[in-house]
Amino acid sequence: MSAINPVTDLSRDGDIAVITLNAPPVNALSQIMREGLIEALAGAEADTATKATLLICAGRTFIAGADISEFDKVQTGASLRDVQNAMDAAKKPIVIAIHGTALGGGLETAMCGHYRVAVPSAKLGQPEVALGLVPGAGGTQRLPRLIGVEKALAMVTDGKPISAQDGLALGLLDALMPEKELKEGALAFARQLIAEGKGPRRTRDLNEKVTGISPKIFADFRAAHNFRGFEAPGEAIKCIEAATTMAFDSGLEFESRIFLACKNSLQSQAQRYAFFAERKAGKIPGLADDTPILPITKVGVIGAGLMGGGIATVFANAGLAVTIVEADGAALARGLDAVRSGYESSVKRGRLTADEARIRFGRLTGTLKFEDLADCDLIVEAVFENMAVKKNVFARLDKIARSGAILASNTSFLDIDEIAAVTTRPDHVLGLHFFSPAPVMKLLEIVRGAKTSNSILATAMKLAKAIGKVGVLAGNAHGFIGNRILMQRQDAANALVLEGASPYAVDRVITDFDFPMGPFAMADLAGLDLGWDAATSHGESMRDLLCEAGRRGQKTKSGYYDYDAARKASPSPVTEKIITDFRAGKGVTPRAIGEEEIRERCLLPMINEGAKILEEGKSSRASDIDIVWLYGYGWPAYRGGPMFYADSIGFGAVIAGLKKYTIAPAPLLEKLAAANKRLSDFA
Ligand code: 3H9
Repeated sequence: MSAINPVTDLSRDGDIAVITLNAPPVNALSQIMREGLIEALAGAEADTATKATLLICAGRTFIAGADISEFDKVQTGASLRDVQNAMDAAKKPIVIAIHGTALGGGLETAMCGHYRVAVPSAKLGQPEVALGLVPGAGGTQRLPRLIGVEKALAMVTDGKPISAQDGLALGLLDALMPEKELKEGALAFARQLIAEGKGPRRTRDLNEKVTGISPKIFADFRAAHNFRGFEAPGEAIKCIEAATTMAFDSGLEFESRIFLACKNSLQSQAQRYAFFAERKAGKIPGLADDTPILPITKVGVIGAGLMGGGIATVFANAGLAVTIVEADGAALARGLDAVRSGYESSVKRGRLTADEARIRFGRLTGTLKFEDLADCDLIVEAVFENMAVKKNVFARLDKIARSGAILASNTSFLDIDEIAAVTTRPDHVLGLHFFSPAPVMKLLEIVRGAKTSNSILATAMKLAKAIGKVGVLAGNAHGFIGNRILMQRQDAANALVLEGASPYAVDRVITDFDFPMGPFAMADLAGLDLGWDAATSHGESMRDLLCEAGRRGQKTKSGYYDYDAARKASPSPVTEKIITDFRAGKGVTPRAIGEEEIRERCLLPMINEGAKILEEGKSSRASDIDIVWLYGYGWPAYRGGPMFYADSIGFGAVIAGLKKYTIAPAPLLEKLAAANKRLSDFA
């Protein structure tokens, strides 16, 4: 093998030139790789001893896309277009061999090859929309030429990869090779081409699937999809449409212009920031790479309620044996039934085979005996949110859990140190705060107590990834990161309603910002009586009054909203009257409150609280706070999270806005503003 550069090799296997790319971990198409590829392609073309060229990647994957980290730098040297021009101009057929993932620019490069083979486990996708982009290296022009317009529209707008089997059926691949024999299979495939005298087959020349396409297809597709505020999917549709109305090169130019505009958009900057923020969140500052990780194969969950059942499902889905403990048989049966029906509905929706559902459910064992948790490696407590109850559980746990077991609380607000203090092993205690519904929500707040050991934290972070969650380290503070910030928004929303805004107007401003739900709809969903006590309730808040009137949220079909049988919400005259009377009782004369005030008063205190969390060291970096809000609370991805949003509107606007509403800005905000730094970079 002869090295062209550190990531590109060119060698010969009989009469086939073999180009091998090797840039761990994901073979991103960086500048050095583009340059290597151009040189290797030229070498392969010039080699009179070869008749075809094979492009293959070493390591765990084919090219997973353009190198996103280069997007904010000035591009120098060869572009991906230069690489593709060289491939299009090749006189010998180029065979692409795919394993792992061929994503974004990776798939676009593969489509520029003349033939494509893959192993069955390979995945093929154009995930650019997740980065606020459209495919920018010919994807929108070549993909419909290979798989047709309708499937291409789906792939570029939802960003989800397809399987190799689907790729083969759709015409994106020419053949599948045995899992461990990709190279041998691809070489044989290339030799077959040579034997049959087949030359290059350029995707750009395959016009059949993009000819005579009715504009109605695009109109229908747009009408059937709601991309909320996300701009990239709509732009990607335009590019695919261009493939059906323009000659190939004009279509490429059109796509390039749109790609560039997207790349420079705030939306894409936010989504690219979030991509790297998510990966950064997994790295705990100050923890050595060789921090010991404890093996976790058996998990205990205490409490089979909504949260406990959901958490148990998460672990069972990840292949772990789970024991669920409940205090009484009826509650246990109810909890296990709920888990079973969750699996049944996954089967009905086609997300799981009946067999897989059975296997997963079979990993759960219900018990009424605490002692059955004795051999668990990790025990997660998900009982009633009350300190006395939790302390009691941990004191009991401490007596029965094996030495070395990790004891976790799923508390969403309470002091982890106080809980840990009732055990003889506070170094093995931490918070694992799952979000509801646990099997769906990606966030896991990993709460570090004062004595939690590094090894326990490193294990929890690794576990988060293994169970498909994004783990974020949070310090021990009331509400940790997410709920602490949420409280600020809820307080502001309540104050706005007291002063005259309707809860529906507040919710609308928040959903117009593109949160999936406003604070009052969210409160109805969670249940207004969560943490409410009928015995001590004296109508001191709107919530008290609603609960006292039996309006407890969605579950009672009434709360801030009225709900019909299909749980569709509508504003409630009853709630409006309760609010009007409440204001009168407080002596408040309601005033008209505009959307801007609602937005600023709900969002700016969240930014301020985030800054305080950073000042107090309760979060290691601002981007972690953004990840919490992106994955735990539905902050719209294209706005990057509250810290990124602060940067996008500027410190001036944040600080002036806070002062306008007589809220003292966190000193960190003023400090960073004075130093001309960005909040989202703070670490
Ligand atoms: C594109 O292609 C545009 C073109 O259409 C047009 C161009 C002109 N670049 O996720 P992991 C890093 S846009 C740079 O933990 P996994 C990642 O940051 C791109 N770096 O692994 C991490 O670094 P670190 C379209 C990248 O096994 C390390 O690799 N492609 C890139 O869980 C490991 O990543 C995509 O959007 C990249 N493209 O998942 C695919 N990708 O170790 C984006 C990864 O320092 N990538 N890194 O933290 C992915 O979806 C996942 O990384 C993948 C592997 C599924 C591939």
